[in-house]
Amino acid sequence: KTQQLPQPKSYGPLGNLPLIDKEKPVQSFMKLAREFGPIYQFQFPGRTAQFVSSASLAAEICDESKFDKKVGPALQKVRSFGGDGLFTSETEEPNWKKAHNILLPSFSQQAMKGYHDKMVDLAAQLVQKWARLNPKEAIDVPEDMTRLTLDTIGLCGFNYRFNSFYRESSHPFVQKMVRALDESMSQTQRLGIQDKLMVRSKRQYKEDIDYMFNLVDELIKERKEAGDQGEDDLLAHMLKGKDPETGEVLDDENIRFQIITFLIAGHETTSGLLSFAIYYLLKNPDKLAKAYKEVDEVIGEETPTYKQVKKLKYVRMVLNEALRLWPTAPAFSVYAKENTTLEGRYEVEAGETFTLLIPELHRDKSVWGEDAEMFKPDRFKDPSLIPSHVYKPFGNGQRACIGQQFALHEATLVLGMVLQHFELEDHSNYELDVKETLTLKPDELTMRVRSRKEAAFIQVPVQDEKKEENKR
Ligand code: FDE
Repeated sequence: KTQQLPQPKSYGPLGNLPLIDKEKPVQSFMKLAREFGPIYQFQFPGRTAQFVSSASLAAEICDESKFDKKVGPALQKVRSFGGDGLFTSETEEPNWKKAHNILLPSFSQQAMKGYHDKMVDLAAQLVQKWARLNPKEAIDVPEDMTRLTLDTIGLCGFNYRFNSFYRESSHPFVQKMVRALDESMSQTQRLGIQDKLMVRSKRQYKEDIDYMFNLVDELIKERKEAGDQGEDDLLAHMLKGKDPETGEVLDDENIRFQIITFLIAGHETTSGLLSFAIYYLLKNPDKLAKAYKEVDEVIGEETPTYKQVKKLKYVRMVLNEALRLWPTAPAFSVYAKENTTLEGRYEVEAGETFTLLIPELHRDKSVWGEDAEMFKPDRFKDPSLIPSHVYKPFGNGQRACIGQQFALHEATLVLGMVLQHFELEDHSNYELDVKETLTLKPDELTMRVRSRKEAAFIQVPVQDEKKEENKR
């Protein structure tokens, strides 16, 4: 019976809320999982949540015949600007399946070939920026990775250049998006009465959302007016694509929501992934050496091709292992489609929801071994040895991440190019502090780099160089 699930100590109307560090809810839930076991109940003011974190329970809630994605309270808030885009729609909403069908080919392995050169363009901007730093200057890793991933999804998604590397602070769109996401998360944590009092943040919220809608609607309008110029980006695919099942196209409002969704889903998660990977390489010189060796053998001094990126097996393993220890989208929720049980002993009623704590699942010693806390990319040497449902950094089943290949191709390329060009120095002896927003990242991770070769290999067109100088 659900009532018999373990539950931490309650504090009157606040329920279990005082046990949570507001800045680090996921890490608080992880801690509680270690205390209360692989399934426990948590009382928020006004609602109950149930957290699971073992491989055996994960396998059960990942059974799509019994459970389906739940758009939980936090995602409900994000719906204010993600609408019925892929991430924030219910599986039953017509636009989910429609957009899923239309967009799948745009995220296939084949489609990555089309994005490769654009990804290289932005990775080269990052390399050029780092190559020009003075020896003692420190790099804010998550900040530069966010510049990179935002610009990449902008360019591959709808041929828009945020030009984040030419700006001191982030593009206004990002500031507004991040603030709106932040406000969504805070609204979820506030008590009803507190929330009603936040008049100013609500006005700001509305302004931010209006700005995002305007910018994206403008892009769609411009593209429609310009007509099909043979662009090969997500926007083109969305404007042209027909759902093979229904023959229908996406309407403009839904395209707007998808674009905003890709910007949200595609940039923080991937930049966090790259930042954690660099963190682990800084802390594991032996793995770093192995990665250098592979990069030198596979790409040498050239700009990597699509095929070479596919051959960066060890770099890919490093990324997989970083996503194991710190999956940057750290949780997802499902609801029971009908009455059922878990582990044959907990009764589950239709509609009951469960949230999977992915970082805990990824530390389950029964499947990952006693050394589960250690960074060991070799775990992923033979992916066929990884049992199903023990590794879920990209979610589950039909509601899994559509951007998985995109994120992994981008991250492999970028990490490969970073290693191709730089020696990395952990100048501050950084101690891991995981920051939480909608996603996870190593807070304030900085490093220094030194060029591995005297001259940079990348040919910079003179024009670009001038442009950059003028901005200084
Ligand atoms: C999705 C996703 C997920 C699931 C969630 C839930 O279930 O709720 C996850 C876990 C993820 N995703 C993760 C991740 C990580 C990374 C690095 C990423 N991701 C990336 C990316 C990029 C892009 C573009 C994306 N991503 C996108 C996306 C989308 C759209 C989605 C939704 C899908 C459906 O259909 O539902 C996702 N993603 Fe990700």
